[in-house]
Order: sequence, then structure tokens, then C-alpha cells
Amino acid sequence: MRRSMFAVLLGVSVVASGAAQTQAPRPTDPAKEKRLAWFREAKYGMFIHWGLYAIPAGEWHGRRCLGLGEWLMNRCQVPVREYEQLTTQFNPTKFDPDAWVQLAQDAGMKYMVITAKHHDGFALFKSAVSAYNVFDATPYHKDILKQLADACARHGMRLGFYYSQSQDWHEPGGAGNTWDFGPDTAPDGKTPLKKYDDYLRSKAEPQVKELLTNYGPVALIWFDTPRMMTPERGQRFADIVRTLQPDTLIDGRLGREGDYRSTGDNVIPSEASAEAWETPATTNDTWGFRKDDTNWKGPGQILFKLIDIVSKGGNYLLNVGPMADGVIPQIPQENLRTVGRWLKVNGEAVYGSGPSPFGDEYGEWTSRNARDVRGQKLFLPDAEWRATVKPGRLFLTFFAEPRVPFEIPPFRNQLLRAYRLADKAPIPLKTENGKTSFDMPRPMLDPMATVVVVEFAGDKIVR
Ligand code: JFZ
Repeated sequence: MRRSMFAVLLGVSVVASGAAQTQAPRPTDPAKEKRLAWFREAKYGMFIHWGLYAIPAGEWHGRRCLGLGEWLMNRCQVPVREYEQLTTQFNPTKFDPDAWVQLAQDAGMKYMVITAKHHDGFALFKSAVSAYNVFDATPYHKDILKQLADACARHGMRLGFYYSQSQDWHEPGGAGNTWDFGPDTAPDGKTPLKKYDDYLRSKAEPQVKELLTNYGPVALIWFDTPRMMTPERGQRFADIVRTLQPDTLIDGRLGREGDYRSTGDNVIPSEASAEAWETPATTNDTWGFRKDDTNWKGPGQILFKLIDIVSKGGNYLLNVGPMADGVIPQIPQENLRTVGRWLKVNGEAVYGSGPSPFGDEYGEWTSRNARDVRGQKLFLPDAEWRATVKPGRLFLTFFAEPRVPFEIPPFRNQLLRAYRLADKAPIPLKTENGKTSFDMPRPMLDPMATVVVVEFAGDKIVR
């Protein structure tokens, strides 16, 4: 049974409509594959959503604004002239760029992506194009991105920039601010009613140029919510990126094809894909800090998602939302470090590893006629184990004690030996009737996740 290539799986169950489709492999673009090499190896990155919205932190003048913290201006329809006043309070004296990079490294993350400018239009960098930025408009009077870029360079960490190219609620020509500036488009949903191209040419495009000029090598630009971004408009950004830094990756939300695919937020597909892709995800239920959101994902949940994603060929871009003073909340820090300690011991199963050669371990379609809320057939995920591969080695990561004996799904290569990754303890393999199995020693060495390495003859698994 082949599942449709990018059927999505939202927590439990959302799957793309339509029957299973076999997607023809795309012709590979060698320049693109070269740009992507580090990304495919890295697997795990830190997303940082930080801006003026960290000050109100989900509450405006005593009123809760439900939804994502960084959407406060929109959700509470705060007029530009009022929201702008936050600049006078932005003074993150506890911001320590080295501490942020250290956290990412302790967590085992290999790249960082920070909001250079989110939908509210406020830039975390010194910009000659718009004074609505941290250097010119706040008492802090320092360039956040410059400090972070320097720290990343010192520690050998790759840095990318999120840039909201289309939505800019601060500018009359930008998309999204209907409460100050009226609707973006005519009822046809296409014809701009705003001076959208003027905004793109006078702010968004020159700011992206600044990002690619003033901060050293930029690992990637993370464009987002491509409202009104025709392929032509997207191409203008792509040209800027390629001209200034040909190695910089473009994410999947520019509005024109990028270097890799971005899934929906927190969405993990239900099966593997050979195409490069990334799941952007939250550690609680918001990106920008909210004081009332304490729904933190625990280390076990984070680790499962990471291995699940890697076993499907993707990357995990996991967010933290620093507070207004520049400090990342303590609980996600601890949770990330717990996963990082696991990765120190078991990282071979993750970094540079390819997707599972199997697929049945992801779960199965319901055999009953059950539907999800969207009326689509239900996928029932399994979370007992996941597989990743390197040449000659298969990594089986167990999140729960497997049945004894555990049967290795069949493949043609000769099996050589098995051992536990964390302490190299040998695990005897038993072959009976052409089926090979092993007994996981009990109790599991690490109840959060224990990796068994199976060595096989040859480079690639042949089923
Ligand atoms: C966007 C932003 O609006 C949000 O504030 C945050 O920055 C997030 C990472 O990206 O929100 C989206 C964009 C795309 C999808 C969902 C949320 N999507 O494709 O499902």
C-alpha cells in the first residue's frame, strides 16, 4: 500500500484528499542539491520568534488576545500608531546572543532561524530603509541580528533569517492590515487595492538585500504567508537572494518554488519523501512569547517528533519565543537540553541519516469507515519505533519496549550484527524461517528512546 506522497498528518489524523499518487521523481538540479547538502545533514534547527509582541505577551491593556502571540496586533486590531509605542519599551538588557547559540548547541541543533521582520513590520536589525527597527526606534539602540550573527560565527553555527515579505501591518502598502488600511484586494481576491508593489520595492526587497549584505553568510531566508505573491513577485526576491548569496537556501513559502518544501505549521507528513522538506513547529502553542501559554512539549514528545521527521526525510525547525527582556523561558530550555543530551549519545541515528526503507511502522489507514473532521479517511499513527539509515547501518529507535522477539522487517541484504547504540552492547540476532529478530534487553536502557543499530552488507538496503 503506497500512501500519497505528502499526505499530511496533523497530530493524529489529517490526510490529503485523493487516492494514492505516485509522484515521478523530479529532475534533480545539481546546484540546488549542492546548496542543500548541509541542510539534509543538519536535520534539527532552532526557530526564534522575537519582536515587539513579546512585551504585551498575549494581553493588550488588560484584555487577552487569543491566538498566536506574534499575531496580537492583528487579533486585537491594534492601530499602528498605538502598537508603535511598544518601541519605547523595547530594551532587552538580558539578551545574550552567546547564551542563545549555546542553548542551540546544547540542544543538538545545527542551525538557527530568527525573525528579522515579522508581520508587524518591526525589524530586529538596523535598516536604512525603514526607521521602524530596533536600532533607530528603541532605547536599546543595538542591532540584534548583528550580535546574533557574530555569536553564530564565533561558535560555528549557521544562521538564517525569517522575513515576512508580504504581510507588513505597519505599512499602508503591505498586506494584512485591514483595520488601519482597509482590504488588501478587491473582492476578486487578486487585484491589489494597496500600493503593494511600492511596498515590496521600497521596503521588503531592499531589507532582504540588507540581510544578505550586512550579516555574513546567510544559511537561508525563511519567507512566509505569500499573500498576493505572484510567481513574478516571488522571482524578484529569488533573484536578490541568488545574486547576493548564491548558497543561501529559500524556504517553501516564498510564493514561487523554493529549495525545499515547508509543511504546514506543526504538521508532520504520514510518510517519507526524498524531496528536502522541513516542519516548522512550536514548543508550546505559540511562536511569539505569551505569558499564559505553559503547554510545553516534554522532551519525550520533542524527541519522538524529531526522529519521526528524520525517518521521513525531513528537518525539524523547533521554535522558542524569548521574553521581552531577552531571556528564553526556562522550561523549554531544560526540555531542549534533555533532548540534546540524548543526541550527544545517539546522534548517529539522526544527523546525516536517511529516511526509513520500510514504512509500515508509521501506522495504518483505518479499515473502518472513520473520517476525520475534514471528512477524510483516518490515518492511525503508530509511535512504537522509527527507522533511519546510513550506508551499511540501520538505526531502529524504540520509544516503547517492543514485543519480544522484535522482527526486523525483511530486506535482501545480509544482516551482520546488532548492538545498542548508547553503550555498544551486542544484541544477538536470531534467524528462523528467513525472518530475523532480536530481543530488546529489558528494561530498556533509556525509557525515552533506545537505539538498536543493525549492520548489513552493502551500502543501501534492498527490499
Ligand atoms: C506563519 C505565521 O503567520 C506565524 O506567525 C508563524 O510565523 C508561522 C511560522 O508561520 O503561519 C502559518 C503559515 C503557513 C501555515 C500555517 C501557519 N500553513 O501553511 O499551514
